Amino acid sequence: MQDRFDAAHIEPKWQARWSADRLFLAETTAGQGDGERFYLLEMLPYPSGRIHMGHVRNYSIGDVLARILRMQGKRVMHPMGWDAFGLPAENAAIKGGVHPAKWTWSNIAHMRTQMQRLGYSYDWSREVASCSPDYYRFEQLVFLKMYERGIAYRKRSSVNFCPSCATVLANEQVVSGRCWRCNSVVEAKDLEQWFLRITDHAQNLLQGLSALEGKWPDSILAMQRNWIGRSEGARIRFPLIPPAADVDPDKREVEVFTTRPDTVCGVTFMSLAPEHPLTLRLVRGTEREEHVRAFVDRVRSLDRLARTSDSLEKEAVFTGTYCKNPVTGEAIPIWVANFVLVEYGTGAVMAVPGHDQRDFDLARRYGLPVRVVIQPDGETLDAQTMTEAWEGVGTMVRSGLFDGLPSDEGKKRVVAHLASEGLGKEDVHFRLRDWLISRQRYWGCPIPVVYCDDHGPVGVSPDSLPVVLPEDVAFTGTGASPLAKHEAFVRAACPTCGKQGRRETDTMDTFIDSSWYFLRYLSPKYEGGPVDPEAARAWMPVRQYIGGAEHATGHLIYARYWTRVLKELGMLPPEVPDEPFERYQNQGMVTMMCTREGCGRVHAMSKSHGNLVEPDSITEKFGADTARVFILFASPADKDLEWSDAGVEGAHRFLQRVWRIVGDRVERLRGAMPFTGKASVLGEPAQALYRRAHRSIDQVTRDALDRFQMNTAISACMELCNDLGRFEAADDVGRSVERFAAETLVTLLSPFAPHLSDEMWEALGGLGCLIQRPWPVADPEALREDVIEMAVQVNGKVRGTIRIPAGAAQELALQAARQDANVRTHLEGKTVKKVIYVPGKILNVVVV
Ligand code: ANZ
Repeated sequence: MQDRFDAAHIEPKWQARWSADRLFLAETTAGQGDGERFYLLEMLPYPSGRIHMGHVRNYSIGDVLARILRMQGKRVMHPMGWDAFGLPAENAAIKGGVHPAKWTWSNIAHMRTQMQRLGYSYDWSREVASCSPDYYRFEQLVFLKMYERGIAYRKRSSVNFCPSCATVLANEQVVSGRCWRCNSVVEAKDLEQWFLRITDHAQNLLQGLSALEGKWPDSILAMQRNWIGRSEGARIRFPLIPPAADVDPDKREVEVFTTRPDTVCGVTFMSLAPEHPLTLRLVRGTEREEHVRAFVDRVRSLDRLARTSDSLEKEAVFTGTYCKNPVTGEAIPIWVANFVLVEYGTGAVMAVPGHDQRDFDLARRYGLPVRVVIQPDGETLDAQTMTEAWEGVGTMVRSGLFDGLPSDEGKKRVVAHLASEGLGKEDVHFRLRDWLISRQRYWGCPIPVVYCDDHGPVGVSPDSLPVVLPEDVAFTGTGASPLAKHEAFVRAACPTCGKQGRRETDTMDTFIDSSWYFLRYLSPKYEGGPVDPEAARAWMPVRQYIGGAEHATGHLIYARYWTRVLKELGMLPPEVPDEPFERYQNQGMVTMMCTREGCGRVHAMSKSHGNLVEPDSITEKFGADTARVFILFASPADKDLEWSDAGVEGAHRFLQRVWRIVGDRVERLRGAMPFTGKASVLGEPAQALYRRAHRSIDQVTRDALDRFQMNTAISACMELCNDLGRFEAADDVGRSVERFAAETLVTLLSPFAPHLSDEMWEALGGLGCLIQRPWPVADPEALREDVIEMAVQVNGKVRGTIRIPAGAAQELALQAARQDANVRTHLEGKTVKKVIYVPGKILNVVVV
């Protein structure tokens, strides 16, 4: 064994051994082949070029779990892959002239090497990359089935469009009304696009969340509930007066969706969405037409984000027309308002300024009447003087036969009354919209459809899949997608009649690629469909998923949706649960001081902030084990972590200490058998070391597996290391305790610093690799500490008693003393001058 811990020497050796012995294959897990199956998943990275410390953190957390679970005898599935389609590759092509495919594959190769150097226990035989035709052909197959069933459909809709990039942008790609890439003003445009009917699953996706309670972070569950946004209320019909002549007789009314039917008698105007089909019809040929049209055009040019933002200045215009309140019979003026969205509810709002703040703002701005119809408990509102709407519940007033009813009861009664007259009914709405999946982009999965003059959009025959993304395209960065200009790709025969048609040139949103990748891992070579049903039955659901919080409402909803749809389509067996991820753990961000001039703030690590630290700089200097221990020790998994060089050095020093302390003992301990008897038969200090080893086993196991507290788990290893370093065996029994402590230390450390641990294990004469050995189990007898009762004095007077372990350190004794109410009152406001502590005998705090 070398004197110094030299990572560069030992890490490649162990990585080669692990790989040659195929220790990480899911089916052959470390020779413990018939244990319980456990699918452990970390979010796959986008191959941007380099692994950064955020990845290292995510993947190191996963690797600790994977290794412990394997050692506990489970068969662990721990795969890795690449979310390989997306805009950055295409932008790199436009800028640097490299083909997106080349750029992506070489990034993948580099990042794979980086990950392998970190010693992660992935089953690389299952690697998938979403840009490979072997992967996306099944995505196209699923799409065809979805199209057949009407789950995928085409619809004209208002979308964010960048005129300079000539593409639709996702809402997230619009920054303050401008294109995130070229900074042009984004326009709203009506375009035919492809959608997935995710709204069909709104209720089901919402309900599924309750089963995840306590297993997913509360914050994510709350965000998903809010995103799906179930609202219970009613539809109410307001007939037009007099019926506008050119409006379809069946539609001579304004229908609204409201969550507050109890306020119906407080309606003083009506607000239509600018895009509402009635809006322009009502003013056609009137003197107001021009004014209303100008308003509508102006509002429609805003992007959706601006229109839904709270800071949007509320504006409206009058159409000059009226409808009738179905309860009071009053004539209600019809306005058009900028904040009303056409795609929510019915695209029309019954405005109740007394009880809705947005309506109140409009009423005050345009001098429209405000009417109080709900009086809160113990208060009497006055419409003339109120400065904001009362949005709470209360007692109905000025509401005719409903007067005196509490809001909740009133809601039901109003709806029942309207229903009996055919003018309203109960209704439920969801905020969730259907998923717009088409992109006018090259580097994505082609949508497998051909347009025929006679047959319209026709799905290609499944036998002809994949529709391969051609590589010989030109990247200009302007105009339409490069695919649209690729003659040979565009020209295609109609799958129905064989006549010359035109191929769809839109590609799929890359969030589709990541909605099912975890299923493909299970049978990456399977030809019969996206996933082998046998493999799905055996391995699903994912028992633990680890990733970032930024995916709360995107990826994590889409993947839940795809799992449901694949079951519906018969592509996943019914035994697979609807919820693909049994547990989900957020990891915090890795942050660092921004190095841009004049900034100096702490940001998430990213290229744009110039504060990206690559693991290579650490692995080259200190090795993979140091990088892993540093990132795991720096803070609990779910908290943000600020980068520091001192932390890296500290982690390295700790590993060197382990090397030295275990290394010094190797000769002496080689022949010894580890002690396995009862703690109580041991004398001091062997007993103390033995107990410490068991406490560390207990703490590492609980902290790492149950709490994701890798930092305190590592502390427990440090404590054991310190105690071992202080110990000197006096006899053979002592030597066997020392041997036990050394073995335990390297075993407990192995999920965190696997290379160093295996090297030490070998030096101690151990056989095989640690991951092939069982994870230690703490002996309850050795954990039991003798708790003693002790008096606490303040300035020499007994003020309370504490119960602490016999050998507790002064810090712990003091801490316990401060928990005692009486002691606390005697310490309050005083300064501690001196502490006299004799373990097991006396604790005296001297204060002034
Ligand atoms: C009358 C009313 C009175 C309302 C009142 C609220 C308070 P959630 O809970 O988000 O579903 N609304 C309906 N459709 C809309 C649209 N397309 N654009 C903007 N706002 C719309 O919100 C439902 C409420 O939002 C509905 O209830 C409606 O205003 C408004 F004292 O109707 B309410």
